Amino acid sequence: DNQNLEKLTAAKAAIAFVKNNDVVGLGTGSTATLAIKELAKLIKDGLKITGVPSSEATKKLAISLGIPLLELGKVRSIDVSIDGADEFTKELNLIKGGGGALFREKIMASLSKKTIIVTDGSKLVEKLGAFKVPIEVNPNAEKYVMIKLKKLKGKPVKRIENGKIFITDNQNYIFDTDFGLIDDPEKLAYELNQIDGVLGHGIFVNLTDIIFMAKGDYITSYHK
Ligand code: DER
Repeated sequence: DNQNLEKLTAAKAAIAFVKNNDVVGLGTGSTATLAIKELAKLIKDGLKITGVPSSEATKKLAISLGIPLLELGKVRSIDVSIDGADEFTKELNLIKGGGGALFREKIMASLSKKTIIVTDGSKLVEKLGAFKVPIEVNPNAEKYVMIKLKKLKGKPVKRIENGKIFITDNQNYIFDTDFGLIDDPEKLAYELNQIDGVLGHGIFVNLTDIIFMAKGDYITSYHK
């Protein structure tokens, strides 16, 4: 379908940035998956890269495609990362975490010399916040963090998937939290980072170098 074609177009644009012998951060989600599959084709044609997966799901996919891997916790630098987003602004601020992988995705982006985000035409927004902010919470802090998020005028909802409480790769909960439209993402990101029990959240500021958004037959790039 059209959206899938847009995702593939964006994925192919990002792959062009991968060079021989790169350490490549492998994102999570349907668009990143398309980029990983394109990467696997280039590896079959002789490209030498080492992948660093941002989730157990991506690790499994990469293994199935024969991509050599390094563990995220063992790398000190990544040359280029390719990942998706749930929302983004022209200021290159993102909301991520729709797939629940936001903690490792943020570590991957933080380690990357170049972070490329790939999306279909539906992710560009004027202001972040229509997509609820995913917040990763240690179960021992569940009620405490609920209180703190409500004090920040958030409306936290523990994520349920297929009728079961969603548990992340790091054995935590996700609270999808509605803060309404977010005027100052950097300020909210800072406030969320102060809450003990929060392992991570999906507001990504100052972590993205290029965003490729494909809409119909066109691709638009946003960069600093
Ligand atoms: O969970 C994530 O952060 C994913 O990257 C998500 O934000 C994008 O997933 P999609 O490419 O399937 O829309």
